[in-house]
Amino acid sequence: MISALRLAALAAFSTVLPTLIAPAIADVRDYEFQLVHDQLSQNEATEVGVRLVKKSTGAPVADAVIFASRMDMAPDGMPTMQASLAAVPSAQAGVYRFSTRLEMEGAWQLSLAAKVQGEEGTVVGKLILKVLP
Ligand SMILES: [Cu+2]
Repeated sequence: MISALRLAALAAFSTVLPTLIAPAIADVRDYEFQLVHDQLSQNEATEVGVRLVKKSTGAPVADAVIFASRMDMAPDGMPTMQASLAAVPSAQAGVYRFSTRLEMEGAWQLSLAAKVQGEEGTVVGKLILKVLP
């Protein structure tokens, strides 16, 4: 005979299980920022493009809201050396563009935080790009 307690535990498990599985399918960790170009020559280092993709499908994500962004030289040991960064219009769905001014050659880090429609949590990205002479 199955005790009432075991039945209750079974019932609880069967209702909890789907919610445990669901986040693995739709989760902010399934989204990724990628640099359109990870190397720029110094004279073209005035604009950077990032692609936001849903990793499981490879689909571009067009309706994200990027609410925080920062460009600095942390990868080269200069975390306080910041560059200006401003969102500019993009003609390509799922590509987000920023005007910037990377005056020093070396490694720069673009940090991003975004909200994706229909997803809880924040998509974060730390991307390293190189400015060449
Ligand atoms: Cu620097």
